[in-house]
Amino acid sequence: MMEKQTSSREVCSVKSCRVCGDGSLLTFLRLGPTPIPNGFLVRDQLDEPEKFYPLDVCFCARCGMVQLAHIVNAEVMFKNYLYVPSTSQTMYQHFAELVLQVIEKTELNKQDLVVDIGSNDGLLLKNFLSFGCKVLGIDPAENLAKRAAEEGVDTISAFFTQEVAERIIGEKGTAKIIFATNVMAHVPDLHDFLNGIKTLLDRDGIFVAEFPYLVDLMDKTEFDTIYQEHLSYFSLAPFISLLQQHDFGLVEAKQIASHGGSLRLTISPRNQNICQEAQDLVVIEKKRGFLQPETYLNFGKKVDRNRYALVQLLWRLREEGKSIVGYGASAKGNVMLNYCRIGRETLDYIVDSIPYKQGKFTPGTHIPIYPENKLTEDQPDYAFLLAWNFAEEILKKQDVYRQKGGKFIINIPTVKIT
Ligand code: JHZ
Ligand code: ZN
Repeated sequence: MMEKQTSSREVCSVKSCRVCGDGSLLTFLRLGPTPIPNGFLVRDQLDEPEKFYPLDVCFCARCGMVQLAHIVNAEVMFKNYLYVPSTSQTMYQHFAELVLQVIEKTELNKQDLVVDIGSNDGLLLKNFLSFGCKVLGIDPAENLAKRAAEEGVDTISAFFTQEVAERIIGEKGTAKIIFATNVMAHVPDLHDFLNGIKTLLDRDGIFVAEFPYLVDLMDKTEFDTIYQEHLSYFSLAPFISLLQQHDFGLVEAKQIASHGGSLRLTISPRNQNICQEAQDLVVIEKKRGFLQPETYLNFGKKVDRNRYALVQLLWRLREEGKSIVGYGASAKGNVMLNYCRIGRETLDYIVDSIPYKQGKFTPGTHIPIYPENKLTEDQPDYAFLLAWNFAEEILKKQDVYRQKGGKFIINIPTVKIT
């Protein structure tokens, strides 16, 4: 089932639900024209015209699926990608623990193949190198695929599709484990993707998917995780319907903390059973109105209130002559800055741990990005945390800044100073 879109080269409108194909989608949130969130600029680009894309979110009343109303061409977003998880201690631990848990449940032999879709710089797969099994990363970002390969993680530079699955099978055979962490939200054609998983996965294999959980996004007002890279915002009910359309079963469903609250699902091609935890979550989603349009319309109001409270605070602090910088030039941070119209008049600069981002400027708002040590060098009064999902790690790391009186502003789930 292919979705129908009005096509143009760089952006197209979604005409039907990505999961069930229904044509009546209700737009409930408009975050306004936004540049692509990982489109960091070099100095020479600052005077050039910038591209802004619509950022509207809609709801399918038939199956409950929440999705973007417009799709930006994936090549524009992912070919040269500046996001890497590997500068975060939290993500190191996250993948190491995930791999240990999966290995405990799988009898992995040396000849087995483990595949990671959206493998980035190979951080997850590196954990398997010591087990001696075969690993294969798949990632469209050519810059990162090259880097992963240098670290010993064999990587194909491609978007995962049924066609790519067939190619891999021909060369390497079926996979015992396939991972897709923070990937499925990025996939335009989920049916082709799952066909690809069906093709590539061993009959006794498992497919482990992690993605941000819509319930957490809505409960904690994480509206800045809505951006052009994320085409889908999954609750479990439509996700299960998607799995069932492809005869997959759900062996395990766990809520995990990463990226503001995510689901970790273990999926099997063996049978169509849906585990009890997942069924219980679906009951809660239904009870709490996640299949009702009103729930989404109310969310829009919550987002507005959050923006108002944040902007009020930042303006007051600037009026009082306080210095404020940003912390974490995240993709979500760029959504936040653009939606709240926060620019250089408010934030002097942003610090970030990813070397590729340092020396560049934020898309749309043109705020310069520096290494993290500038925070303690300059000791500004406030640091606005644009990577709130790493609050624990970052606040711990910046203990000296805080000891000297520096304060963090965090606006997710609600505005606070800490
Ligand atoms: P972080 C990306 O979103 C993009 P982003 C993508 N679309 C996706 O789905 C999610 O990830 C999962 C910096 N930082 O991970 C590094 C510090 O400076 O929340 C990053 O630039 N110091 C694939 O970009 C940013 O913050 C630190 O100590 O919103 C965090 O970005 C730490 C821990 C991070 O993802
Ligand atoms: Zn639908």
